[in-house]
Amino acid sequence: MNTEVVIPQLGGLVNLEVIDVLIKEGDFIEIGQPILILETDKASMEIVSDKAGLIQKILVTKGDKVSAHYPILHIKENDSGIPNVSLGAQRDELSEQLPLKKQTMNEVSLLNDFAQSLKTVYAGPAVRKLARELDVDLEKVLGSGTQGRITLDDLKKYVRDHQLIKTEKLATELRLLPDFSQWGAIAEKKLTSIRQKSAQTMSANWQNIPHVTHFEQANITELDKFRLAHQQKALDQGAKLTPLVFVIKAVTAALKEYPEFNSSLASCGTHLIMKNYINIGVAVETQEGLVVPVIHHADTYSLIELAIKLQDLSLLARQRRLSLAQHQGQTFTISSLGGLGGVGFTPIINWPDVAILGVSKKQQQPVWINDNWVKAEILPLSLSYDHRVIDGAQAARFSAYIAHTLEDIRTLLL
Ligand code: CAO
Repeated sequence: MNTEVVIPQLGGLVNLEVIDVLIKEGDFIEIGQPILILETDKASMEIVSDKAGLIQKILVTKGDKVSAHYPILHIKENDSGIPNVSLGAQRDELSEQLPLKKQTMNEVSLLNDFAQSLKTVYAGPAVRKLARELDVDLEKVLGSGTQGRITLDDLKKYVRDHQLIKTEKLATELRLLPDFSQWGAIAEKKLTSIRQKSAQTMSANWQNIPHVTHFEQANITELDKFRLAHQQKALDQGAKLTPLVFVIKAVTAALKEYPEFNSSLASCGTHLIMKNYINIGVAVETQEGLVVPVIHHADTYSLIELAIKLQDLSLLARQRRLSLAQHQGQTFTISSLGGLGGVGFTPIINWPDVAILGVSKKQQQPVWINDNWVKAEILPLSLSYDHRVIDGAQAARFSAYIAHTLEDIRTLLL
């Protein structure tokens, strides 16, 4: 029986870019086999087949934008839905299909010619609007996007190259870059789609949320002794107890004590949406850019379980194999640069959260205790919060709660 495999529900996400097609025509696929990788603004996600059979036609290519129900493949299912055809039979079946494929290729090239003759211009509404304002004929602009799609940058480049902007003021309004090559050699480096999308998200969050950052320090001297004393036990179970694991634990306790930090501000601005669950997003550095996998119900895990979760999710993020569910639904986010360095930074809130905790590198510092200078391990913390929801005093209490918990982790047992 011939049937179609389509993109499943994507949790409301639309127009996701296909960044990899993992199968080819003539392959047999099984139910649950990964067939495509799509890219969202936060990570990549695998699409698996919900059917088994012989792939007759692949309907998507790298670079396509897809949404739920978009057709991916035509397959020939056998009755049981499980592939049981021998290699010889596969070859026969393929050779039977060849004339059909040729015909389809001809049809495709005819369609391409037809599209060419219509001089279809691929451009989004923002590009078309700007082109109208500047009186630019989009047919003359060379598109650098997928399938020749014209991007805003293509349009701006065209305008700049053709010196269509007559006034400095308009050039500034459009944020047109000068032609840097007039001062020396330049090269273009393409940004990954994760970086492009996270740039948009970061600017929207930065522009729409009034940020304040509160700084705190935690004396983790005792915690570090405890951590190192139990490190082997964690390593035996396949994970490392880093300071971040304890920070996650302390944050889950603080969120229970100060639930406003675990809320979102309703779009109408009249109320907070309080969440009775604690899901911690953790910023992970990957080659493609920043990805934020989520530890769901983080408050229910032991320290070693948290260490394992953190390690598994960051590995999946770096391999671009996070599922949609694994990077959705955070209620609070932590960004740790502790393994890398720095004495503090001001993280940008991961909307719809209302706060984010930054963790920097612990440092040895002298601390005045009981009339003596004592060497201590100090962990810098920086909490950025949405000032529409949280006051400075609340932020100070929340941060101090985390610091005190880290200073004496036994308080978690109370
Ligand atoms: N102070 C001192 N050392 C620290 C530390 C801290 N605050 N946090 C971690 N370390 C140490 C760890 O103990 C580990 O030491 P060893 O190798 O000697 O055991 C080392 O640094 C590396 O830790 P890690 O990075 O592997 O593990 P982690 O749990 O601290 O962090 C993860 C995991 C995924 C968050 C991290 O790897 C990562 O991607 N960090 C970057 C996040 C980022 O880019 N944030 C910026 C967002 S804003 O643009």
